Amino acid sequence: MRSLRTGLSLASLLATLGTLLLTAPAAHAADTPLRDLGTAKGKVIGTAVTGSKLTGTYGDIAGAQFSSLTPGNAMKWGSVEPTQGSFNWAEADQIVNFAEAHGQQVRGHTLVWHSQNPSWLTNGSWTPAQLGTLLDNHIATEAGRYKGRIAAWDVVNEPFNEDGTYRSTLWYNGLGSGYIARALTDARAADPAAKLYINDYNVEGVNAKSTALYNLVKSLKEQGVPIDGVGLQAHLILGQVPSTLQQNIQRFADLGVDVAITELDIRMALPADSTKLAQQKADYKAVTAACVAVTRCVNLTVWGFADSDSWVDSTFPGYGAATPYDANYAPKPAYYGIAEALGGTTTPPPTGACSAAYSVPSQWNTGFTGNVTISCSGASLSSWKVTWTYGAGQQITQAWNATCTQTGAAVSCTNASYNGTVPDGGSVTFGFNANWSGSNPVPTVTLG
Ligand code: G2I
Repeated sequence: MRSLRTGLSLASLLATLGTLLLTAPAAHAADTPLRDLGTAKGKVIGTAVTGSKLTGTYGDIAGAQFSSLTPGNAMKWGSVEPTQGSFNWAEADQIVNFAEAHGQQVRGHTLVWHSQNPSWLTNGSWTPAQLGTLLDNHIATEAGRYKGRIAAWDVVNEPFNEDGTYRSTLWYNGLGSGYIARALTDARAADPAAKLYINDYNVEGVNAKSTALYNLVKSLKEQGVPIDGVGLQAHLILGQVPSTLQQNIQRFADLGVDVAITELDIRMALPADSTKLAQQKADYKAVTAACVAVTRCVNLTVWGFADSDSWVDSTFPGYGAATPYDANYAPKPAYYGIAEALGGTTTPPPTGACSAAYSVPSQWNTGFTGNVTISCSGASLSSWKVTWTYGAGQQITQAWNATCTQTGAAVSCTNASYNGTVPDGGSVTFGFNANWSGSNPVPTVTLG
């Protein structure tokens, strides 16, 4: 059984902790971490990360389960050079250092893209010669800074339109399609050991866009341009894993390049339910199995490992639950889909549970606001009660979305008339204000 996380979570005021599962069996990680299952199959298993989150439970999972990290945003041009000539490497450095401390690779993401560029660059008016110099210098600076520490660079990101024509971008419009070869050549010079990739989305199956990418890679190789791999982002929709995924991976492998699944997530219409989560498990398993089937598919990376840390929800309103861990960092069926495709067999997938998680979103000199979120996956509740014991004299003064009573150190909160139902795949949050002095340790909460 997954144990209470109080000890871990004390490290961070904002950490969610004190999780207790109501219904057995508990969702808990397979005995063998994904990274070790991957190693046994010759695959590197990665996740996109945010540097500031690499502590507490998030850091524990990122370090224990994955053998590769991709900075989700930290290495993009707009992040590293917000003002021309003035650099901010803090988050990128933090992620690279964390990866090295945990024996992990880093996928650098990304050197040349049309998005998340600094405004000084996008708003500037540049001659082609100036643009080329900017490109050369950027790659020399960034890839040079991390020389020898990056396993693979997404050198060029998203160069194609859906129909396989080149996307109209700052780079294409200024330099023509030759910007791609130029960027790859620059990257090789800056960091000869890094594998150099072109990365795109909607290129997972055989289609016009992936065929354009295929033809580009073939032509680059024929010209002797350094290109080592293609990244298939794989931002997928539930039940829509392309049937030609493995065939497509194989045709790139046959060209003599590596393939990586670089940004896997599989979104569903919310709310999640056990049927959708089971389909998602099958989808994650199918994607992983396609990579396992092709020797040159070297890396499978998820674009954020937890549902609370995904770009999907804000970008596709009404969709979410796209990652292998839920918002309380419990592994979902999708996690076991990846594990099973990598040969993991030890732990049966969870059949359902509800849990409660306590957090402190804000604290001031004498008071704090607390939240408790009750979440269900593969189970549901029609009423609920959450209890805990304060260890340092904290006193609740006011609660909302629940009725809370405190007797001495013992707190008991029950649902309000309108929020007793927690559906399968859903959650309910209540909040409170409380006083504290001296210290404000986070209690272990019990649901039930
Ligand atoms: O859009 C999903 C991915 C598609 N492929 C390339 C990836 O680089 C891209 O990642 C996402 C990040 O996950 C998001 O986190 O790229 C987005 C931007 O296109 C990122 O979103 C940005 C927001 O737009 C900003 O408002 C925010 O400040 O994230 C920034 C940092 O949180």
